This record gives sequence, C-alpha cells and structure tokens, in this order.
Amino acid sequence: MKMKNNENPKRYLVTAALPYANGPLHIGHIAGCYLPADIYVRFLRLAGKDVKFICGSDEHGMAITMRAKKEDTTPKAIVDKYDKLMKDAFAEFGITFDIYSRTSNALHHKTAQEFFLHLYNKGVFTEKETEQYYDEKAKQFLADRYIKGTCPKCGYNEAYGDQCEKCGSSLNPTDLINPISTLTGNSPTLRKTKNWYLPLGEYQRSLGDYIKSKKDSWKANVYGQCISWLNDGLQERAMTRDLDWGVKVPLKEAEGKVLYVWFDAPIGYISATKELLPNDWDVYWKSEDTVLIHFIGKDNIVFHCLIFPAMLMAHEQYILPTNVPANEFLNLEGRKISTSKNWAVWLHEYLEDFPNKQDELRYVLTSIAPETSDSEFTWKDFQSKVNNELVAILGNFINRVTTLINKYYEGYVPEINRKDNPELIDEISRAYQKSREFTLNYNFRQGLSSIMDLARFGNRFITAQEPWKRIKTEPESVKQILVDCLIISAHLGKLLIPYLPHSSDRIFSMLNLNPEDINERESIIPFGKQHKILEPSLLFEKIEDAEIEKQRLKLMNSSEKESNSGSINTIIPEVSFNDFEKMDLRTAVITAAEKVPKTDKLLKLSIDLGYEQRTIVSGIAEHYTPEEAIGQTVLIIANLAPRTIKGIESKGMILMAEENGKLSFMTTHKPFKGGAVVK
Ligand code: B3M
Ligand code: ZN
Repeated sequence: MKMKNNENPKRYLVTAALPYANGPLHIGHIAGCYLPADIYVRFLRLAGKDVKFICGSDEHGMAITMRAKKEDTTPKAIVDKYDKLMKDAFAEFGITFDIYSRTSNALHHKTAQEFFLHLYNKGVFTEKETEQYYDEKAKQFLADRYIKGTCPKCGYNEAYGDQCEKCGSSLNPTDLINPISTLTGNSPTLRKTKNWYLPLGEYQRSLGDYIKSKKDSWKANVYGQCISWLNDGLQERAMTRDLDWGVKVPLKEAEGKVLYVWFDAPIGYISATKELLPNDWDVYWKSEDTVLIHFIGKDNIVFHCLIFPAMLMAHEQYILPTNVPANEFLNLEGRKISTSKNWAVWLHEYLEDFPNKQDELRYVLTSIAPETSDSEFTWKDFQSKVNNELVAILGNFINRVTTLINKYYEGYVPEINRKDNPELIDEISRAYQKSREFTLNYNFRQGLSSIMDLARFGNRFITAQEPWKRIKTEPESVKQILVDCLIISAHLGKLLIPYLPHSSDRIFSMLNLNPEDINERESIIPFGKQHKILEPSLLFEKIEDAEIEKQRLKLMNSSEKESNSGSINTIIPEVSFNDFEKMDLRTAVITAAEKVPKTDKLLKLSIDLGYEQRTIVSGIAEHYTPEEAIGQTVLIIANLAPRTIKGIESKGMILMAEENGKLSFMTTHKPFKGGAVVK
C-alpha cells in the first residue's frame, strides 16, 4: 500500500542526516547519505518540482563532549571548528543544500524546547526516578561512556558503561564490576535522578501500522530493520539527560538537564526549515501533500523510522516521513572506516589533493554506493573507474565529437537536412526513462550506469559509422553522423546534471549550448555560422599510478600516527629491492642512557657504531629504564636523516618490535659489536 501523498505531491522536503560536528567528513558519509540526497534533489529540481533540501551540524551529545575532552578544549570550540570545516567541504564538493544550519542556533533551542513542552503538556512523557552513577569530585552525573570497569561477562577491565568492546556485550553502567569515572579516576556513587521518558511501547501499534504501510515502497534493508525492532517490542527511552551540554530542558524541576541528543537532533530539520522559510515552513511539515524524505546511514534507522515518527505522532500536527532510503556502510581498503583510528579519506583533503575533480569522486562513490549491502572503496578501483570509464568512455566520446567537428568544419555545426535516426531516438529516450526510474527509486548506481550506457552507445555508433573514412567520399553522411553525435553529447550533458554537475557544465560550455534548450522530447541546436563549439579539450584526465600510491601511503601513514602503532593488519605497499638497499641497517651497542627531562616517553641514548659514537633519541622510556637499556646490542637505521627532538639532535633510529603496545629491542642472536651491517 502506498501513502496517498506519494501519488501527486505538491512539494518535497528532503533532509540529509545532520552530521555530528566532532570531526571532518569522510567518503563514507558522502557515499552513504549526502551524495545520494544531492542527486535526488538535483533531479527533482530539474524536473521542476518544489523541493527544499535541509541539513546542518548536529552539535550536541556525547560525540561532541568526548571529542572536546580528547582535544583538551571546550565543546563550543569543537563545534565551531567542525561546523565550518564541514560546511565549506560540502559547498566545495557541490552538495546543494538550501540551508546548512546548526543545532547550536537559538532558533533551534527554542524550537526543540517548544516541541518538548508541547508533548509534556499533553502528558506524553513518563517521569521516572532512577539511580545513576555520579562523580562526587567532578560534581556531575556520568554518561555511560564516562564509566569504565570490569566486564561481568568476560572479565575485560576496560569495558565501558554501555558496552564491552572485548566481547561485544551491551551493558548498563551498573553491570560493571569496580566502576571508575574516566573523568577523575574516582569510584562513582549512585544517586537518584528524575528524567522524562517517551513510552515507545504505547506507540507500538501505530508505528507498526505505519511501518507496514511502507512494505512496498521502502528499501528492504530499512523495512527489515524496523520490523525487527518492532518484533523485539519497543522500550521506553529517556528524552532528557543529566548533562550540561545540549538544549536545556525547559522545566523548573529539570535544572542541570538537557534534552537527549536524539530528541533534539531530528527537530533540527524543523528548525532549519523555519530558518529557511520563516513564513511558510509549516506547509512543508504539516501538509499532507508534502513528501518528506530522510537520507541517512543505516545506524540511524531506528531514530528516523521509529523514535522520530513517534515524537511526530505524539505531537499530532506533523506529517510522517514518506521514505527513509538509508544506505549501508562503505569500507576503505579492506577495513571499516574509522575516525578515531584515522582510517578514512577525508573530503576536505580529497578536495585539496584533487582540485576540480569533484565529479571523479561523485562518479566513483555513486557507482560503488552501499545501496543494498556494505561496499568498498580502494584507491586502485578509484583510478580504474576514472581511467577506464570516465576518461575512456564518457570523456572519449565527447572528445571524439568535438575534435571531428573542429577538424572538418572549423567548429561550426554543419547545416544539414536532418533525418531522424530511430535507433538514436530510442537509445536517448531509454536513457531518460531508465535514469528517471532508477533515480526516483533511490537506485543511483543504476541510474548513473544507464546514462553511461548512452555514452557507450555513442562510442559504438561513431566507431561503426567511421566518419574519418567517409569524410572524402560521403561528406553529407558525415555531417549527419556528427550532428547525431552532437545530439547524443547534448543529452549526456542534460542527463548528467544531477550526477556529475561539474562535468555537465563543462559539456554544455564545450558544445556552446544551453541546458534549458535540451529536453527529452526536443533539443534546440543551432546550426551553421550561428553555432561554433569550442576547441577540443579533455573532459577528464587520467589518474597516474604515482598519485594513487601517494594516497595509499598517506592513508597508511596517517592511520599509524594516530594509533601510534603499526597494526599487523596494515598492508604497506611493496618496495623495490633498490629502495630496500637504500637503508643502512647496522648493529649498535647502547653505551649510555638517560631520560629526556620533562617527557614521559623519551630516552636519550649514546650508541657505539664501531666507526663512530652517536646520540639517538628514542620513544621507549615506558618500555625500558636507562639501566635496562645500557649494554644492549640493538639494530638501527644508520642513515636516517637527523631530526631534532626536544632540542637534541637524533641521528638514526632504533628498530623495535611491537606487540599489543609493548616494545622490545631487536637484538643479535650471537654477541656482536656495533657497526655490523644488517642485510
Ligand atoms: N548526528 C548521527 C550520525 O551522524 C547524527 C544524525 C542526526 S540526524 C537527525 O551518525
Ligand atoms: Zn566483555
């Protein structure tokens, strides 16, 4: 059964998940949510629909406070920094939000508080007193993530209050044995506190009906997850928290409490719409002929499909989401993308490293989008998709057409008595029809590939027609062929507007045409002296091996820096024997050692290389005392460029083996003097 407002909507309201302002955007965010949303919105705009595209930074919740703690700064400084970084990167990449707002805005705080009060006054919430851990020294209640202790299931002693990362069990803070506050190291005490809960169980029935009505229109992964939550039975959830960073709970008795971040964040969509359209935001939210679509990643499904709809139902004035086309996850070079492990391709860095190559990334991320299951990005595949598809198929076709028109007619589009070519008309309308169908069904991978099929057809067509052979003998037919090819190119430009907008712009300027003049049904292409196309230039450039190697190395290196240790899973690209031979590896004997003052990790070592004495500063003080180090025969890289560390010149590097964070010298099996060559 389809919702009735699906049939002929007056307007569309499209939202993309509000990213937490606690770190930069990476390609997983883009492929999972923002790019599909942007394609969809651009498509609707092109079709002349009334559509608003809403997003903004999510600036509350533990994600922010924990990051602030890690960077040793305030939550405010964190959100200001990342809000700007993300907003700029989205704009540069060509994500065309109608508004990119922030949940720290006063208007949002007011909107979220009014929403809360409306539900409160209707008696929607259950008030409940519970016992929560409290840190007497920090004078605050502790969020689950701020409590560590021993896991009751597996005995791991670094388990968090909500989960043990060793055995994966989900926990309550009170399950932990010997709980410790990570803020102060104190043992927390239990204190009574009152919070307001949304009794989701009371909405079990209406949510069930709502979700079941979406069986045919929602993606199977989204529908399936909702049904499984419903089958498990919905539990009440606290909508207020004992924290100080967030939207204040607008009740006298709730001093020192804020709204649960997942209560205020989706209301952020409403506040941003208000900011964009102060006078008629409510028709987008309260009128049955609006279609409301939320683009999100799969970890946000329960919040958008069950909790937020329950809030909207409870409020009674709002429409419910029409569709929530959530994507699965994108992996990177064989591993899960991880912000904390720095295993990511950051959008702002890509834009710096590959200037004016937004569409190369749009193309690759769309063609591997995790639409029905997790998928994977590798730099090799990025290179091969750019070189073998964008360059070799699309770019090549446009280039052949513009080159030949320039060569044979000095760039003027030949004037002919054009005969319609039915095969061509068929092919073009198939591309429009398929790309429309796929795009409207959130199947962007196939939407894009059906457009690429038209470019493939163009290449086959020109190859089969061989204008370069016929130009001498059949000049009139060649004119017809090249005009046909020009028409294909113009339609490619039009079809690509939602997917590769920058390239579409370039195609139109190369062809000296106006996108508005090109339509599925007719295309206005001036001929003769009125219409000169540009000199041929490349639409896409090949990506060289060296560029890809550089990116792979950058990924490996930065991820190591962050975790401060090489992981056994880290694959380091192969090096040539030549490269290996450039390293001067030697034995050395440590003759003296002392701690570097005001540091925890550094030892200053004097080493004997036989042919010379040297100083090396090494980060091993947590693993060896100076006394233990003296007298050891170790391996070093002797020709590493000198570095100054804490004012001491360090010449060379001691090689250490690492296991589970413990470091050990590499030493010789038999007694050796310093200076022996290692090979
Ligand atoms: N900030 C979660 C996330 O980035 C959250 C989305 C909010 S959408 C209302 O995964
Ligand atoms: Zn455990």
